[in-house]
Amino acid sequence: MKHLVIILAALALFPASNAFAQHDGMDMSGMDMGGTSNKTATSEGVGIVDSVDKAKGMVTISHEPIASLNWPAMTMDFAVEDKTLFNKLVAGKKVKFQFVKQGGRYVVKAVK
Ligand SMILES: [Cu+2]
Repeated sequence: MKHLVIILAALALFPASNAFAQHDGMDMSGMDMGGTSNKTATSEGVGIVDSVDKAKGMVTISHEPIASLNWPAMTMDFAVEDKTLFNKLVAGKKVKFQFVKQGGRYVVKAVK
């Protein structure tokens, strides 16, 4: 009987965790493929700022498709090293931003 409860619990949790795993897998596998040939290339995206974490130097952006990287529209985190960019990275705002891949993460370099 205990086993049945565990299985039911696992089934209940599975759809949610699977959705997250697929989203991450889609994001990262698609992104990594494009980055191998030219790691320092600057890409440009347009999106809405979902949230900012100034202390961690992170911003979450729901960006539109980025054709140059073959990315679909998605919500994802970017690193922000230049803290002055947080003047323009404001939650709810639509921004045009430039970013580069650095050490397996994507770093925002400029915001318009
Ligand atoms: Cu993305």
